[in-house]
Amino acid sequence: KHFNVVIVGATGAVGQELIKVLEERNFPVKELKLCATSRSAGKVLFFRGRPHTVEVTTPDSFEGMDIALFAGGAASKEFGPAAVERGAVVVDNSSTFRMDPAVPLIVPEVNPEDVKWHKGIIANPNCSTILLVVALKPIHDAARIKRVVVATYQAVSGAGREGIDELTAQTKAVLEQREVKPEVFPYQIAFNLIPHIDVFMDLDYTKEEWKMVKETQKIMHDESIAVTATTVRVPVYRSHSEAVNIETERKITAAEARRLLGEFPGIVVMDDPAGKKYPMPLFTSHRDEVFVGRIREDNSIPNGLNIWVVADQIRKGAATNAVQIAELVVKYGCLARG
Ligand code: 11C
Repeated sequence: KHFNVVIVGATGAVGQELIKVLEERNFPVKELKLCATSRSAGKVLFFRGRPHTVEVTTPDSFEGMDIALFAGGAASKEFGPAAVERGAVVVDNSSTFRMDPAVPLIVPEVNPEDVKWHKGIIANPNCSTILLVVALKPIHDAARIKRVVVATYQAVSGAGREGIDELTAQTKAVLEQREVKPEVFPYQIAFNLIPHIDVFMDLDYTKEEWKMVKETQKIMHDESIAVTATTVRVPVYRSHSEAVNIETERKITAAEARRLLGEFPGIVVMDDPAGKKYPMPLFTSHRDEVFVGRIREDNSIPNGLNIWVVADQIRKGAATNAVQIAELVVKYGCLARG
């Protein structure tokens, strides 16, 4: 059986990656429709070697579609419900519906079964959250996590194509001693880092930090896991990194953690200090796995662990995770149309 699939926001960084991932994973696509705003309509993108012209998204774009992949942004709120009304299952990469109790929030390695109770919309978590929960899950299953302290080092492509272009333009400007004008990020990002992603909210945490707390608890089905985050933008094109400190109920040794992480689907352990092996954006970009290294016991507390997590946030943090969710929808047979 093959399915009609529409990508909304097809021309952006995540949208284009969605096209690639559908192709690479050989998703059973019958017809692929590409939609975007009027600004990008008319562009031609290729899927399986064939040109596809990008159309303007309208409620009727979803007529006859089985699966709608929303790349993110304002389109989800505007067109998500229309897509569901027309019988498509929506996999949504925006933050619009994530905390809605009627909407499952899925990371396939962590809570695949939640796909089964969807009512038309399934949310794809924030990229930083996805990487974190993949690494936390095997530790939580073995030793129950009580508290997580995480600091992120997030690539500019988290802000889309514009973020990538801004880093390039600013780097050139700095090297040529020209004036730098920040547009996408609040300050110059070239040769700098910015401890501020998304807007400030309660208690002076940013929305990105808040998402990492709430989404983690929802995906892991455990509101007792205490999470606190500091999220930082760094001048890296692709792949988010995270320094993660974990406190568990039961003592877990570094060797045990290394084994558990290594056995978990979707994780590659890259951890050989003597051989200078640890994950870096340089190695992880354009890959689907979550890479974990620098696995150490935190001896400042009785049951502590430190790990370093890196993954391509446009792939596993967005497009790959979304296509994996669509694969689960097919596997569990929970499409709106039979
Ligand atoms: C960033 N994590 O790196 C953000 C982008 O909630 O899907 C993704 C925002 C989201 O800027």
